[in-house]
Amino acid sequence: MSSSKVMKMPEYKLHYFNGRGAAEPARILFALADVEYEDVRYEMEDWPAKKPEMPLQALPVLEIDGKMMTQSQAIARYLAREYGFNGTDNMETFRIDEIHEAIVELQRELYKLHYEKDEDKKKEINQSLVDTIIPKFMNFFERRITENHRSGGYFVGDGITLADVLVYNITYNMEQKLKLSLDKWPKTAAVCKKVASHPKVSAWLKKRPQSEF
Ligand SMILES: N[C@@H](CCC(=O)N[C@@H](CS)C(=O)NCC(=O)O)C(=O)O
Repeated sequence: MSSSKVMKMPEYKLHYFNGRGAAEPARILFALADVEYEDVRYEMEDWPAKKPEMPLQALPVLEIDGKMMTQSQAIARYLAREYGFNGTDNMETFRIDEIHEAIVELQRELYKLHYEKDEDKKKEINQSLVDTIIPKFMNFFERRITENHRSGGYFVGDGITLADVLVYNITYNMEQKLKLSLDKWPKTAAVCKKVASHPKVSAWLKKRPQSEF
C-alpha cells in the first residue's frame, strides 16, 4: 500500500549568542546536510529579556516546528542521526560517541582557562593544557584515525561523521585561542582540512559571522 503522506521538512530555528560557541557543531551539521534553518543570534544586552523564555534559561536551543529543545550535545546528536552523520551500526556510533565524550572532557578543560581571571593561575592552566592535556586528547584522536582502516582517513567509516565535525570545531578554536599547531598530529590535521574543504561546509565557513568565541 503506498502512502500519500508527504514528509515536510521541519522548520528549524537555532537560538544562540552571536558566536560559534556551543552552537557551531549544529550549524556545521546543517551546512553538511544542506538543510535550511534560521540562525537566530542574541546580543548579550538582549539576553536577560529572552532568558526566561528558554526551557533551561540557557542556549543553545534548537526550535523544531515550535518545540524548544535544549542541550548542545543532544542537539548535535539529534542532527547527526537525522541526517546520516552518526554511523551505520552500533559500533560505529560507539566510536563517534567516544570521540564526542572526549571532546566534552577537553572542552571542560578549555573552559577553565576561559573563565579564570587571575593572571598567574591562567598561565598555569595554559601551560598544563599545552604540555599535557591537549597532547593527551590529540594523540588519542590521531590513534583513532589510524585505527580506522576504511579508506579516506576519517574517524569512522569512509566519510564525514559527527566525530570529524566535533574535532574540526574544537581544533579550530584551539588554533585561534591558543595558537595550537597541528604539526604533531597530521592525520587529525587532514581530517580538519577535509571537513573545512567540504563544499557545503566551506561555503558556511566563508559566510559565517566572525566572532571572538
Ligand atoms: N549543558 C548546556 C549548557 C548551556 C549553557 O550553559 N549555555 C551558556 C552559553 S554556552 C548560556 O546560555 N549562558 C548564558 C546564561 O546562562 O545566562 C548545553 O550544552 O547546551
